Amino acid sequence: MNEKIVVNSWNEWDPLKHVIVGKADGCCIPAPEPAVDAKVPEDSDMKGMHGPRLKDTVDKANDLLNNFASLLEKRGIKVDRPVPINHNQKISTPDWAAESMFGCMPARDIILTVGNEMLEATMSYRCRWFEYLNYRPLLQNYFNKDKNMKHETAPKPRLTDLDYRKDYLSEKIGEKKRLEWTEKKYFVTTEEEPLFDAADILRFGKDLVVQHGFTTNLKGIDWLKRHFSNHRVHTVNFPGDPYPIHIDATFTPIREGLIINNPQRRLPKSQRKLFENNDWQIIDSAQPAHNSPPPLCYSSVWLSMNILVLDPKTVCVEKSEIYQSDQLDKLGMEVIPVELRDAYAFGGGLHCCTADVYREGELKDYFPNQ
Ligand code: DAV
Repeated sequence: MNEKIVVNSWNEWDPLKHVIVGKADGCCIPAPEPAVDAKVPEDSDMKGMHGPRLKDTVDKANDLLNNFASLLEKRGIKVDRPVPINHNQKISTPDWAAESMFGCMPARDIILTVGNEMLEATMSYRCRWFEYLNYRPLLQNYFNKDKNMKHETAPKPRLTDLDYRKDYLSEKIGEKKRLEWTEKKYFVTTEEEPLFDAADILRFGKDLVVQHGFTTNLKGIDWLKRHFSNHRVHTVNFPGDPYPIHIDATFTPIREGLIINNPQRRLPKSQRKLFENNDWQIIDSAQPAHNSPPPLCYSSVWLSMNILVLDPKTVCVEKSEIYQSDQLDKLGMEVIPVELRDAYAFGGGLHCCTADVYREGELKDYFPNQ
C-alpha cells in the first residue's frame, strides 16, 4: 500500500497517533440565547455575563493546552491545532443574529471521526453555528493528503425559536423540576429538525452510542442512523443530570470490555442489554476531587471523567483528579497526569479539547450479540 492514510479512527481506545488539540484564543462567553440559557446552571457565576474572556485567563488556558499538546508530541502523537477565527464578532443567518461566537477549545464537540470520515456536527447553539470554520484549514489539508478521507458536514440547522422549548426560558426552574423534565426526556431542544453535537457520540467500532439530551435530539440521532448506515446507532440517556449535554463526563469507555459510568447519572437498566449481552462491564466512576467547577465554567465537576485514552493501557487524567487517577491505576492503566483545570471554562476537559484524526486499528464488532 503506498496510498497515504491520514484519517482513521473507529473507537475511543485504540492507540492514538494523530489528534487535534483546541486553542483558547479569543474565547467569548456567549450572549443569552435559548439553548445556552438552558445549560448555564441557575446558580452559575456566568449568569448575565457575556463577551470576550479576560486575556490572562486565555493565556493561562493556552499555556496548559500547549503543554498538553507537547506532552502528546513527546509520546510520538502528531498534534494539529485549529486556526482560530475572530470569535468576537456579530453573526447572523436569515433566521437569527447572535452577538458573538464561542471559541475553538472543545474540538470534540464539533468534529466526529468515524473511520476515514470527519463529520462536522449540526450543533444546537446559535453562537456555535460557524465554529467548524476554525477546523476547516485542518480538514481541507487531510482531504488533500488522503485520497480516501471523507469530509462531511451535517445539514446546517435553521435554529429558529421552533427548535427550543419555551418552558426552559424561565429564569428559575429549579433543580427538582429540571430532574423531572430530564427524566421524562423533556429537553430544551424540540424535534423541529435534526440536531446533534459530536460530543454526544461514542464510537465502539460497528456501534455508535448517542446521548439524547439538550444538545442532541431524536431527529439528530435518526439522521446519524441514516448517514452511518453500515453502523448500528443506539440511543441512550442518563437520568440524574439536570443539564444533560455531551456524553463524555458521564459514560467513558476505557478499553474493550470496560466502561466507567458517572454514579449520579447511571445508564438505566432497560438500556444495558447491549453491554450485558456482550460481557462488557459498566462500573461506577470515582468521585471528582472538587466540589465545584472553576470560575466561569459551564461544565460540572464530572469533567473528572473526561479523560483521553492514548491506548488500552495508557490514559491522560487531569492532574488534580486524584480519585479518578487512583481508580484507573487500580484498573491496570498507566495514568499520565495532565494539568488542565484552568482551561475547563473554555469548553471542557481532556476529551473535550481533542478530536481524533488517527488511531491504529480497524473496524470491529464489539457487540455481536445485539
Ligand atoms: O457534566 O457538565 C460536560 C461535557 C462537556 N463536553 C458536564 C458535561
